[in-house]
Amino acid sequence: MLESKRRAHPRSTWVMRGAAASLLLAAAVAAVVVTAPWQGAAPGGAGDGAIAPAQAAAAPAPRGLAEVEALPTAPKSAPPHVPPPIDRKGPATLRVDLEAVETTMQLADGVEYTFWTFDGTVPGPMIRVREGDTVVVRVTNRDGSTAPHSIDLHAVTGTGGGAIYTQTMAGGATAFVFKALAPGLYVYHCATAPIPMHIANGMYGMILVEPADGLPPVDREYYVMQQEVYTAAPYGQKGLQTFDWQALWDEPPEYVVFNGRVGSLAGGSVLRARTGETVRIYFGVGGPNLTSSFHVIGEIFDRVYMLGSLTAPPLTDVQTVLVPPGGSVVVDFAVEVPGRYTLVDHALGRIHKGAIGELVVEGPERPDLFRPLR
Ligand SMILES: [Cu+2]
Repeated sequence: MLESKRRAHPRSTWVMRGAAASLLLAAAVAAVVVTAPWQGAAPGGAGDGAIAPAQAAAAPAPRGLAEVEALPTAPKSAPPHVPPPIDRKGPATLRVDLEAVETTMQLADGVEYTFWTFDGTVPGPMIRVREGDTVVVRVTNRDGSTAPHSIDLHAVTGTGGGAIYTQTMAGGATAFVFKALAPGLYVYHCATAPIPMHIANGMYGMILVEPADGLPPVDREYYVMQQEVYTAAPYGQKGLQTFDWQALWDEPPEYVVFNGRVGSLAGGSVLRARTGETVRIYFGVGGPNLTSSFHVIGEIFDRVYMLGSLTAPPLTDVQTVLVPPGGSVVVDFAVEVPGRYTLVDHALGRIHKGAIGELVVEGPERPDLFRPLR
């Protein structure tokens, strides 16, 4: 099926499509890199700075790179972990440093892929700031990278979400500042041409802009994202795999994975909870193409913050949620019954492409809620 669809496009046709797309995107990047950084920097915003009170309280938005180093850093964490809730009562001025790293990692057991990453993980780190914060984003691109990289954060109000100021060559560094105006759970991704390739290679993550009043407390928070990987060779072929342009355009990927690889949430890396606890999953889709029908087998989401909106009232008692590429959802659920709960995209064919993970709940049995009849 996949092969016949690919053959439907004569090679000359897709080469031309590729050339045209490259020209367009190259023009966009060229237009971008001539723009002077720091034009239109956000106005000064001071905060009470619970993270580093002495620094943040007195810190207006920096006027230039020289002032950035002294800023306190926003908390960030590698998947599936989430930085702790923010207990500050006011806004702060913070710095987020992200490094573009191209690195070969496991895509599945025995299968390797050269991922393009933020900070060496797929997805990139989860960043946590507060509504009203002034955030300086610094992007460095590790020396030796084969491509320029950048960032577009959907939490940004401003052209390209920051991409116009962060096209960063190998060995280089860029920065911009934005004001986190709207609370929500937002995807970020590399926005260097060809953008879908950079996303499919692993350059995406999420930033949580907490509402000023915070979120309802839960016992455990996890960070999970879905993406496709478009390899030339079929699913499961051992060794180092190569990216396939035609597959990206046609869209049926060989791999659909949570947190960057088959089995990222299995074995010794499962998500864990105990009965009686509440669990929150910050779930997003890097894509670049497929919408997820996110579902946890054996559970019902008590609260669903659809599309990552934290200001609309959450839906209650939901089985499966649609999450578009470049979109997110926050789901809360209590775990009452011990057992193994499976995270899936309920487009279930994708289980066989890797989209499966596990939450293990330990605790005393609850025969009043769930038991076999013999
Ligand atoms: Cu990139």
